[in-house]
Amino acid sequence: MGATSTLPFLFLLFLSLLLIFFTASRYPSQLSLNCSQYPSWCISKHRIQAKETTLVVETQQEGHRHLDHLTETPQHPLDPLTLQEINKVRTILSSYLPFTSSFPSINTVSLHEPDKSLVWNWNKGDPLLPRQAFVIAYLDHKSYVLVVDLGSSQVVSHVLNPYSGFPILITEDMESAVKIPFKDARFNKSIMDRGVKLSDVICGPLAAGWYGPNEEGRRLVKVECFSNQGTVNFYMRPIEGLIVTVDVDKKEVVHFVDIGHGIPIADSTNTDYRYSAQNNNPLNMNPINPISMEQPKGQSFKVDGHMVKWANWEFHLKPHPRAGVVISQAMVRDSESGKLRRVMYRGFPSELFVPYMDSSEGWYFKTYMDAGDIAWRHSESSFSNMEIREARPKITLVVRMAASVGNYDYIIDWEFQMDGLIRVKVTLSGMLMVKGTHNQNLDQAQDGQNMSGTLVSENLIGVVHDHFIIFHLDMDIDGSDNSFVNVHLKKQEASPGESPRKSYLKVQREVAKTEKDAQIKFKLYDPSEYHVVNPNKKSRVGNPVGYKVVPGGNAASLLDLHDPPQIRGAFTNNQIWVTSYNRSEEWAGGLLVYQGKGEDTLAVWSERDRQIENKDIVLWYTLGFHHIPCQEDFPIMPSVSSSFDLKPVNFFESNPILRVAPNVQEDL
Ligand SMILES: *[C@@H]1O[C@H](CO)[C@@H](O)[C@H](O)[C@H]1NC(C)=O
Ligand SMILES: *[C@@H]1O[C@H](CO)[C@@H](O)[C@H](O)[C@H]1NC(C)=O
Ligand SMILES: *[C@@H]1O[C@H](CO)[C@@H](O)[C@H](O)[C@H]1NC(C)=O
Ligand SMILES: *[C@@H]1O[C@H](CO)[C@@H](O)[C@H](O)[C@H]1NC(C)=O
Ligand SMILES: [Cu+2]
Repeated sequence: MGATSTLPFLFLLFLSLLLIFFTASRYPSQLSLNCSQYPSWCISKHRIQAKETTLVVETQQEGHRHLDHLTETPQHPLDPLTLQEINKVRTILSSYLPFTSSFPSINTVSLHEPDKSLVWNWNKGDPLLPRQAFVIAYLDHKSYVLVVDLGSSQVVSHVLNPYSGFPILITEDMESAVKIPFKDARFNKSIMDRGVKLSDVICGPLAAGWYGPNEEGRRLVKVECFSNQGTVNFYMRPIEGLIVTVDVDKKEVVHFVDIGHGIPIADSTNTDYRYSAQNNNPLNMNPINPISMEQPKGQSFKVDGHMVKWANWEFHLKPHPRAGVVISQAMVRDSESGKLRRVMYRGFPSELFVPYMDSSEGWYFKTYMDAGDIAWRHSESSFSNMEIREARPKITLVVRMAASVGNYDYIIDWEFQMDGLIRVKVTLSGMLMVKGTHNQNLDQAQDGQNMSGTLVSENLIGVVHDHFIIFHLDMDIDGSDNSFVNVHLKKQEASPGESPRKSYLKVQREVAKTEKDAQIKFKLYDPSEYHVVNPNKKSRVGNPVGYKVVPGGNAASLLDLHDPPQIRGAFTNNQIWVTSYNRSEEWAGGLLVYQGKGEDTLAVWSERDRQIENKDIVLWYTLGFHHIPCQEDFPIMPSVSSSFDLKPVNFFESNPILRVAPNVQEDL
């Protein structure tokens, strides 16, 4: 008993230790950014450098094992491009006409996946499907969206400037952008007038967004700066009101805003979050002894190339330059028939939206872990006269990715459970984006409690903001043709004399016919379950087999629908969307999201109102957080999490983990 109840605790603690380690080691303390050392600012570094997209498998027993793309050859049609393949793409492009005199900057190069039906029909041992690369290149103010066929060495698809926006910035763009303000004497003067040494300045590239025609036609970055004098946590020392808009292509200052004179730069005292900086001040807490977790018989998962096999699950796992981690072909073995059954073709975080900044993604590393918890338990109690106490340990496989997006860290976990459930969990940590203020204390604040945020420390306001992340979940429940069902709970009034009751609940199933039927906003007093079912496949007793999406904590965007950021982040207008499968519709904020106007977003696709009943459909889930900062978020935020589940609903004939053996003492 003792062992089962402490395991979840150990697990949590282990995770938080990991986070502390992770967040403590990654922020720049030099003026010039070195992206090999500080990828937090260098979001797209791994795009072209295959060396950095190694799959790291962390286990208790083996430490780190690297599957190196230098020597790897693809084994599966969905395997990412290898280093040799990326080099071949480079060779093909360098003799491609638009690029013969000048090689473009490569924003993305990733596998152009074969058609879904071909992939599902492919079996291990079959010849590999033709390999193609999807490339976004940028040259002379033009965006090229290309598909390169590696077999024929041909560019087989070429689209120029398909949308208003630009590709997401690459490392070189960001590195050069943060240097541009230093060319402007006004900038240097403003810094020095504020009593800051130029050598103590660290600047960050912030996405410009899209706020109207003035900003069209050129790639812009808004550069904001901090002082790192006396701290590694420069985020807590903003140089307020100094915002330099730069043109990344012309490398010139476009707009110079300098309004923060007189606003002091917050003191560096207490901003360092490293243990070594705590000066042995007492913790005032009972000490926690070191813990270790072990699996005496070794790990239970197998990694075969990019296929992961664990308990009753099998799936393909790969890194992706934009999504981070992509889970493909997730299949669960049926506990009765022993057959592998399809659940999801592809799942990945599709877009991130943080109103007041912009979206972009990076990824760091991923970890699998086996952990502990209760899957189901039951104690038969006195009135049945039975003495039965049975419990099964809950073991989950966690696929983790950690992404740094500027000041924030996003940790995304895909937890696979033996009962067929997939839990998708998002954890936020990192540094607040803070605003400098004159005020040292709330007493001095004219508008008191009405500030744009919370005074989190002297001279620092933690500004209110939201975080949204949307997941692309291409469900294929026992096949590609699925339907989305709103299982609506409705209050019924009992008719007089019918019952001593006045009201009861009734379930009403509404199958979504078109995309607009599946634009779902959550309502506590008008509840529903949301099922993705295969109407062509029935259980023994006749229910369509399915999975339901089970929401956890969530937040909706309250911005005006016509607010420019909201037009671009319109995927947050609903918590659930269902679209007709279209391989081009992957990025909820648009393919070329940088400064995009929002003409290529999930909201636009969904408005086409295509048929979705008994069709190949994609489920989208928006997870949101409102963040009203508080003092505890200073100088670094304790992590905050939320999740949702994909849970079998009439998918298995009965409890699929009934036959799982209980743990015995000798196992532990
Ligand atoms: C960047 O950091 C890497 C790894 O620490 C180092 O090898 C490289 O020389 C550095 N580059 C520059 C330009 O400082
Ligand atoms: C601004 O300061 C930087 C760093 O000292 C220096 O390299 C640069 O030349 C200065 N710019 C101008 C316009 O003086
Ligand atoms: C905050 O704003 C509300 C609404 O505008 C106003 O009634 C209130 O007086 C303000 N409070 C302070 C302390 O300024
Ligand atoms: C697929 O998506 C692209 C991009 O949204 C769109 O241009 C195309 O018309 C779509 N095709 C279908 C059949 O909906
Ligand atoms: Cu936040």
